Amino acid sequence: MSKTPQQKAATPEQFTGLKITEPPKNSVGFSALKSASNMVLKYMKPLDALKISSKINQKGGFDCPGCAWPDPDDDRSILGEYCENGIKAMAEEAQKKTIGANFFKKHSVDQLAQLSDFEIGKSGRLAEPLYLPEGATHYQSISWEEAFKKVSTHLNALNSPDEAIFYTSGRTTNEAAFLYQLFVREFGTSNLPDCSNMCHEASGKALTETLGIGKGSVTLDDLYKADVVMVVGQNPGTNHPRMLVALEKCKKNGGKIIAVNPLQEVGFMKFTNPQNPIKMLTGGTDLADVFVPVTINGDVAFFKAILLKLLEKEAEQGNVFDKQFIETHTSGYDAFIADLKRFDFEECLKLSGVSKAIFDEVFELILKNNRIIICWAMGLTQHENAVDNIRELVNLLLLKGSVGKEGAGTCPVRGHSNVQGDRTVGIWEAAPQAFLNKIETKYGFKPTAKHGYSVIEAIEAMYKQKAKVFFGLGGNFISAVPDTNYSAQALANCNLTVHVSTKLNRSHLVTGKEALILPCLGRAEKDYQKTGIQLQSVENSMGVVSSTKGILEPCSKNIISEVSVVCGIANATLKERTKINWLAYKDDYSLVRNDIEEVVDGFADYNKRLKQPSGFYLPNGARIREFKTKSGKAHFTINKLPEWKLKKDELIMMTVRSHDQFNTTIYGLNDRYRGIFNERRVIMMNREDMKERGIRDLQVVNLHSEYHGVVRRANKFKVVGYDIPKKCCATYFPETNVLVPLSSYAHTAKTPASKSIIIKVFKA
Ligand SMILES: Nc1nc2c(c(=O)[nH]1)N[C@H]1C(S)=C(S)[C@@H](COP(=O)(O)OP(=O)(O)OC[C@H]3O[C@@H](n4cnc5c(=O)[nH]c(N)nc54)[C@H](O)[C@@H]3O)O[C@H]1N2
Ligand SMILES: Nc1nc2c(c(=O)[nH]1)N[C@H]1C(S)=C(S)[C@@H](COP(=O)(O)OP(=O)(O)OC[C@H]3O[C@@H](n4cnc5c(=O)[nH]c(N)nc54)[C@H](O)[C@@H]3O)O[C@H]1N2
Ligand SMILES: [Mo]
Repeated sequence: MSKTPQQKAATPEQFTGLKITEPPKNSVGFSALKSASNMVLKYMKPLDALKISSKINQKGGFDCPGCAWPDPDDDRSILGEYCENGIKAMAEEAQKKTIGANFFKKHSVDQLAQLSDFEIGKSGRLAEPLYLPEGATHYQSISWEEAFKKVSTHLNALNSPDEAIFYTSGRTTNEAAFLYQLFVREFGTSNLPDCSNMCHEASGKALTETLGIGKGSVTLDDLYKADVVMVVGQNPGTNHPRMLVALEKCKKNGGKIIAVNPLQEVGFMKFTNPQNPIKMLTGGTDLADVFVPVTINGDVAFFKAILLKLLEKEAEQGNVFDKQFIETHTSGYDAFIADLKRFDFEECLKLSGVSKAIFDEVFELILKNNRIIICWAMGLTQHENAVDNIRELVNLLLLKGSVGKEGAGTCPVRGHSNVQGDRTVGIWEAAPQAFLNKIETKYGFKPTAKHGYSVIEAIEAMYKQKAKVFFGLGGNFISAVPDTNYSAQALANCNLTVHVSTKLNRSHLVTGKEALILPCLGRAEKDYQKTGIQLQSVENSMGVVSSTKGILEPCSKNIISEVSVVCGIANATLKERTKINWLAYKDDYSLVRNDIEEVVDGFADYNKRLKQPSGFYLPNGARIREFKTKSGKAHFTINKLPEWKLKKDELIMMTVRSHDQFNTTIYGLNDRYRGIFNERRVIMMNREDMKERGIRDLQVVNLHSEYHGVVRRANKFKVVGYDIPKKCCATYFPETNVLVPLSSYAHTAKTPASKSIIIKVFKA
């Protein structure tokens, strides 16, 4: 009997041999270099490793596909502007092993689905296009031409273009992303869900509403100059290690750092800069001045407590708020203050789970300083009240006049290396009309104004068979999305699923009736085209656009660039209908950049400015106090305290990344900074909660989440007693995505609430 989509989507319930140690006191340093070099030696060719390490994130090199943290405009370290996890990302991409039709002859889809995600990822780089016919058990070889034809036949057979879904993951460069959305719009739909929907969508929504731009306002230089940097709901030691270098610089300049997080993540505590050999020998810097062990989803309450005390002090002293800024640049102040007064300080503090002593330390820093930056990531965006989380921190910055001046502002730390750029160039299911108008003017067709599906809506549409073709430009949809069982059925309901990928992943195994894998070049590989090796571009977390150019030979002769895939499919699908010469773009990517320059604001002289070694900044109104909201002002907003109550036996669970993974790509089985080794099926629990339930360390448990009467289950996890606030627990994603209800998402932003899942723990 062949496996069900749900069985194929599930991570195997096998243990790999858990070992626990005390979490280390120090991050990065020698152990990080050792861990990265082990990975490189094991999986890469030695010469490639050398080339990579000398060119990564250097001017004129290529952009690390690891994360979206910016590179310093000048002063890049000669030891390499990279981090342990960036190197791991590269080692993963530049694997020696390749897989093609022979590999798939030996292994059926069902067999591959039994492997762990770690094993699937280590199979090797995909080396030729592959096709899974209806009813077949094994993928087989297919030519590029035939593959394009299959896609076009399915797309053109749909009753409406809205029956197709075009997903994007955030590695795609500006050039490929722009062409992709252009094709999708000319084809006739706005169904462009992307990983951003699961990531910083709530930040985009909240920031657009309050400050008129869905991106952060600060530059790296601001971080160096801030008096106070709050890092909320983010684990930079693992996910943005180069950010620690910037925080260290800030501290050296006298800045203070506050970490707000249910877990005392090691990256904050002591940091040894791998780019500074002396420091590596002498011990490193303590980064966080104050650590705030907030309860999961206690952030609105914590910010409200700060706001209330500020208001009290303002009444006493009259010099706490930046009144001139508020008067000149904001609206909604009176209503905001009136609402704030309805809340009680003690109650807010209690809900936040933070002690008065720690609160006082934070409050002193906020009260006395006016150059404040707030950084955040998934700890704030993946809750039902995520948009409120971010609007509330904006309220704080506005009161202090901490927006649009040196050393102050908003810093949503983006995930994928080009997730921000993809949105800038049009990967957006709800693109603004002004952008669509420009497309119409430039290309002579009218893009539909109807909003398309976001990730959650796309899953619902496929489940209900309103959508029949799924196309993924990068990413690993089934492992990234919530509610794995429901979502697996959604994909299985499709007529065709297609993935443009570098490496095998679970999404290739949970297929529609037919499926295609289209293998593409990775960031580090040379992109040979008719006019020579092509350059591409990306935008980092701080709105800097810079170039990236591969340096390694492609891992196979039969893989092509993402740009070529998009052009090939557009050409095959739209044929005489198109108004665009699709094939010209793939020969010369500078033509794509010329088009972007005409359609997207801020890209004047794109090709020329891309030659500047550090790239160029895109315009950012919030940075200069030009708020592009309807009123032209920054807005105070009114936010409720989130309403969720735990029953006696319930816990609130966050799904986090281990130190050895990049999203759904599992580099290894260790979470070194948390002292958890060789196992991913773990649940970190508060020791008192364990005692109350009669659960001991390493006990095997099953997890249930009950939401609106539906019970979802994830079986077999080992319990690790951990320093985490009471009633809170943590597991790794994607193993527990089965527990995240599809209908539990951020209001208005639809980001899955994968950091606040209410669960019960049962002894297995
Ligand atoms: N090496 C590596 N780098 C990566 C990635 C990766 O997987 N591996 N992923 C990339 C991507 S796409 C992204 S989006 C980013 C993700 O970067 P992060 O957001 O740092 O990643 P998470 O592991 O989801 O960590 C969330 C952090 O928020 C905390 N947290 C959870 N819930 C709450 C809460 O309610 N309140 C507060 N205050 N804190 C909370 C958790 O304890 C954890 O420290 O990293 C990017 N960079
Ligand atoms: N429970 C839970 N779920 C989450 C999260 C969470 O914190 N908790 N985080 C969410 C977040 S923030 C994000 S961003 C999403 C991530 O969702 P995705 O972006 O969909 O997932 P990734 O794991 O980053 O995708 C990895 C795959 O991308 C392909 N790939 C890698 N490089 C390239 C390339 O250069 N080109 C192409 N075409 N393909 C490439 C490889 O085949 C690899 O298997 O997951 C979300 N899901
Ligand atoms: Mo992300």
